[in-house]
Parts: sequence; C-alpha cells; structure tokens
Amino acid sequence: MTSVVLSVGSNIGDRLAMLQSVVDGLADAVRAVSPVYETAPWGGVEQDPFLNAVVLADDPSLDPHGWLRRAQELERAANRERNERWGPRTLDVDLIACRDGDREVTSDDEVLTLPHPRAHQRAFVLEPWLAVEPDATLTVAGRLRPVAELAADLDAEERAGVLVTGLVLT
Ligand code: PH2
Ligand code: MG
Ligand code: MG
Repeated sequence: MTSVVLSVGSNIGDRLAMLQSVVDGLADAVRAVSPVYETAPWGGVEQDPFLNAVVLADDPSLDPHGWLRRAQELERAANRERNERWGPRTLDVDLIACRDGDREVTSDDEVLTLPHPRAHQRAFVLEPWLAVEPDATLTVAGRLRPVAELAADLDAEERAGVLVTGLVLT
C-alpha cells in the first residue's frame, strides 16, 4: 500500500475547477483534502496568485513512479503546458512525500526526487498539509522533522502570503 502527499496548484483559468479535477480524477484513492488557499507566487516569477491545496491519497497498486505518471496524466488532462520553471500553469500536481505503511519511500533519480526537495521552504505546501495532517513529518537533509516546526521556521513574509479561502473541494 502506498500513500502519497500531493500538492496541487493553479494560477491560470478556472483555478478551483483545475484543483477539483485532481480530486475527481483520483476518485476513491482520495483520503483527505485540505482547504483551498490563495497564495502569493513563490520562486521569483511575476505572475498571478495561485490557488493551492494538499491531497492525501492511497493506492495499493502505485509505487512512486506510478504516482508520478498519475500526476502527469492529471496535468495533461488540464492542458498543462511545460513552460517556464516556476512560471504560471493551469495545473501543477507535485509529489511531496510517499509512504508504504509506516515506511517513508524515497526516490533520487533523473525524474523523481522524494521527498520533494523544496517542500520545506514553501508555506503554500506546509500550511495546507498541516490543516489535514497536523502531526505530519517530512525528511529534510536526512532528518525527520515535524511539518509544524518547518512551517514555524519560515519567514513571516512567506507565511503571510498563504491565506485560507472559503473555497472547498468536494
Ligand atoms: N508553483 C510553482 C511556482 N510558484 N507559487 C505558489 N504560491 N504556488 C504554487 O503552486 C507555485 C508557485 C511551480 O510549480
Ligand atoms: Mg510545483
Ligand atoms: Mg510540478
């Protein structure tokens, strides 16, 4: 059984519908969905604000590369084009962490790094994740850290750019 933490984001088109397409596409695999946050663009590219959420999902048939293929299928279905790094997109589905039972599954090859190497720097990932899994942990630089601690370590400015909305994914 593998379970995955997915970060989903959109800043082009009907942003909420883009995020909803992930929940619909994963269907019975979905275990929990965070509230929807409106977030300032991260990464230095000037662009419109994102909607972000975190989805926890389970699928006994998928290993990490299987999850990556599922994520890319969901992006393709949203007409995602691969343009500028950290630039605008209709839908981004990122794998943050993967577990097999209690064991964290890691990956370090040309196509997939797990856990996600920058998740701990991103309030738009950590805040929604904490909302659905308050005792979540993430391995950073080889050390297992509470996500709540990682979020508390971020700059106030980074955290202030992440605001919960009243929007919901169903
Ligand atoms: N995704 C990016 C680049 N910057 N900023 C926010 N706030 N949310 C995102 O999902 C995001 C981003 C590229 O994947
Ligand atoms: Mg991304
Ligand atoms: Mg991505």
